[in-house]
Amino acid sequence: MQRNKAKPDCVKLSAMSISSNILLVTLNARYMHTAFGLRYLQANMAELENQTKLIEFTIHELPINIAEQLLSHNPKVIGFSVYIWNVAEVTKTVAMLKQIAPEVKIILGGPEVSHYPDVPMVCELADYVISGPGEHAFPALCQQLLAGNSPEEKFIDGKALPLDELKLPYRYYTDEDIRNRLIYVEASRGCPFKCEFCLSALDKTAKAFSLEAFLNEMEALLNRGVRNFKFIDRTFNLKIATSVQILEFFLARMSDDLYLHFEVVPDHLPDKLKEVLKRFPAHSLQFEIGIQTFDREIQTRISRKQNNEKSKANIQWLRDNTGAHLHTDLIFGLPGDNLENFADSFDQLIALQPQEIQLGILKRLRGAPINRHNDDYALRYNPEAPYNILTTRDIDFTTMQRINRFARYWDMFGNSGRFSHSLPLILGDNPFQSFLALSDALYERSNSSWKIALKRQFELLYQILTEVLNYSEQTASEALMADFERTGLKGRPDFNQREEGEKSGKKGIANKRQRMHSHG
Ligand code: B12
Ligand code: SF4
Repeated sequence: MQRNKAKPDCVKLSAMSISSNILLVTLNARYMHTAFGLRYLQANMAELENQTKLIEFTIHELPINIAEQLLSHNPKVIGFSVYIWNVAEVTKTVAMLKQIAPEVKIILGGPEVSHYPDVPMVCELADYVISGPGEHAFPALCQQLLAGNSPEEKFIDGKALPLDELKLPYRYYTDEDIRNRLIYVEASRGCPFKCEFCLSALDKTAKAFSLEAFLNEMEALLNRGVRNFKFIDRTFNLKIATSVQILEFFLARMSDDLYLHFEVVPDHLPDKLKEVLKRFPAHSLQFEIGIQTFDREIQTRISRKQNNEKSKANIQWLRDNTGAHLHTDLIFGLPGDNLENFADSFDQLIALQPQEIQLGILKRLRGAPINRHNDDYALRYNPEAPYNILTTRDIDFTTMQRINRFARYWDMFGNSGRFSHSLPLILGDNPFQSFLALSDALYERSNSSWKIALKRQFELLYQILTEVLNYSEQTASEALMADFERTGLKGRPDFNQREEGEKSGKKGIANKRQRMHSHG
């Protein structure tokens, strides 16, 4: 587990911390994630840079300990990066800081607080809230505060600087980050599309960083040992000439362990791009491909422009002609969505055999234009982050819960890549309905959709394959044993066992999905 690895130096504070006037702070979803946005802020602090310190925590740390560590630096200003995954914990931390040290100015920024008046409660506790990009507005506000001036306006509009005026943040990845954590990179910002569930729908357009400057930074990262690059560009395949140049750059520097992750739109794969993609070795590329839904009416309703036929042909092409790992996304709960059309999208996507299908439940992102459908489609969301949808006009709560469990079991049995022999049996000719039957039966028997020991997963699958999906004992056990042998677990599952409760106590084997898929 990543969390057990050594923590970065910035988190380990000695008893004798050096004072820093300005702290840039966030709580990442997990230790492996790095706060890329804060590294941009740090890089653009100009003359305040040597008074600024970046400190990262994870959402698993206690707010009281975070407060203690922060205050040990005697800061005058603390800037927090607030996202959907940390808003609850940031709120607790800020509330505590305001009790202990109310004189410390708290500035919030990040997508979760950028859409006034649709902002969370933590904004009431803070002194200032900067919306949008913070590279210019944050140092400007810090200058004023350190000079003893307190601007009256609490909500400040962070104006976007032209991208070529930004200092790039890559040197703020430490060696520790490079060894143990994800390295995010960004060749362009923004998205020209308008899918209403997504915050990027608010962007006017996508803008590119200077390609030369960007590639110089990539060269430096490669020289420092980075082999896994996670591009966060909303749409990597927008400007094909640029995509091709970036891909050629990495192709020329290819090594066994180089691994590139891109988010792409599925219906835009011109020949020029295909030609380069074909030249990448197997397992060196991962594409995150948002499908969300194949339902044309819903696509139109949420302003998502997607050519379904082209998308399918391109996914098929990628499967047939590249060794890329395809991580596709579907969303359940969009306005007008119901079990039938979700099933239909799932079945269409399964037929294309991407290695992963991430089944997301719609979330209400603050500021996202989809909110305009709330009344017509009775969209009711969890009031607490992550604001997941609970019921809609067309989906009752029981069905929503069923699909939530379906999604988790799908992660366990579909996306894990562990069940490549058994999965075709489970899915049969009617994948969605069969997996739903399995999911319902699994929940009934295990009462859990979270942690089920690996051996027990095999035993439960055996029961369901034979009792619910009506396979013979021989067919079921042959397929399951073929998968079990690849797990590396000792012993064998007890297919005759009926009682709950066997806990192998062993950790699952290497859960690198890539590897599992590549053997399957
Ligand atoms: C990396 C990432 C993640 C990582 C987490 C990273 C981490 N550090 O822990 C993972 C993969 C875990 C993740 C998960 C999710 N994510 Co995400 N993720 C991103 C992604 C791709 C990159 C973030 C980034 O670095 N951006 C680049 C920097 C430059 O931009 P930035 O972070 O916005 O920072 C700028 C400004 O916001 C501002 N700013 C930021 N911090 C601060 C602080 C101060 C003080 C100031 C003044 C300004 C400021 O200045 C920065 C520089 O311009 C973005 C999409 C994107 N391209 O931005 C989505 C995004 C942040 N995620 C989003 C969502 C919805 C999710 C999920 C809910 C998705 C899902 N369906 O499950 C989950 C939540 C997980 C959970 N546990 O609840 C939304 C944001 C929603 C929100 N309100 O926070 C985004 C914007 C995607 C989108 N377009 O809708 N995500
Ligand atoms: S879902 Fe993707 S294509 Fe649509 S607006 Fe968001 S980033 Fe752009």
